[in-house]
Amino acid sequence: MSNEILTETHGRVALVTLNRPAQLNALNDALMDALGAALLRFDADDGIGAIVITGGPKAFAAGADIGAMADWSCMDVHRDRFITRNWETIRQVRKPVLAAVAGYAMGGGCELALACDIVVAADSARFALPEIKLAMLPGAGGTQRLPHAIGKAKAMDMCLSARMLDAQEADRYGLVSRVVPDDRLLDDTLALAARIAGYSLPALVAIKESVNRAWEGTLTEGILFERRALYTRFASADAHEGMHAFLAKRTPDFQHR
Ligand code: CO8
Repeated sequence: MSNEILTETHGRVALVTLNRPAQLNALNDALMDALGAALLRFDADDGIGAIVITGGPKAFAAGADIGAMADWSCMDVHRDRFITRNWETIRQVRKPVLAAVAGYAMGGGCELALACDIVVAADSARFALPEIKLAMLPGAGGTQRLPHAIGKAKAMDMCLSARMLDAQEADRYGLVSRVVPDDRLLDDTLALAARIAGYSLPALVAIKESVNRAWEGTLTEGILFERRALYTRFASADAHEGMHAFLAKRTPDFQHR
């Protein structure tokens, strides 16, 4: 069992903590392999409804491990698909994934947060894509997801000048979902995840898929996808339970089916 990450469960919520504090959680292959495996494991676990990824108080993650990458050749990267092999794994996760970010979220760390569905930032959170300083580029979705998240003008500024955003700016620009005090970060994110995980899992999955369509496709395709997802809700016992519970003024008893 790798100690590059720590995992625990809180009821229906899985918590994954990046655990290379001495390197500010720099993302190396061992960490990313462990993260990918944990995400797939929790995604397949019927007892889990949402997953939280967090780092430490100083850094969520300071990016790809520069020490590991410095002497790699282009062929090394192609052959081993260094780090990138696990980024597709994150996209495969059907359940909601929340990032709880304190401190630095830089380079691949910022891209990891961007790959999550909800980003809760502590006041101390700092976001940057500083790869340009290394003559590299944000290659884990940064050049693609950041413009979607905050628009081309702000994204170009961050990617080309290495501008760092504080939590309030990141909130204002739409990079994060909400900002909380540092000492509330984990509790508030776990509470949010527990609230989400208490809803019907098939409905959550359908909503996540539909919102992602808005990112990835045209409006016409997205509307059609959403309509099919809505029709399918009527095959769900939980949907009938949710509506009848509302009418009967009682709490719904979701069975996640
Ligand atoms: N890789 C390896 N080691 C790192 C990294 C990193 N990205 N970031 C920090 N560390 C190490 C430092 O080398 C240092 O180690 P040591 O104590 O042995 O000297 C330790 O962590 C503490 O760091 P600092 O002493 O630098 O701490 P400071 O508080 O002075 O500074 C900063 C914190 C500002 C975060 C600074 O460490 C920094 O600038 N780090 C690099 C940030 C960066 O450039 N990130 C982008 C990396 S490239 C990238 O992510 C490419 C993505 C492309 C696709 C791959 C997907 C993951």
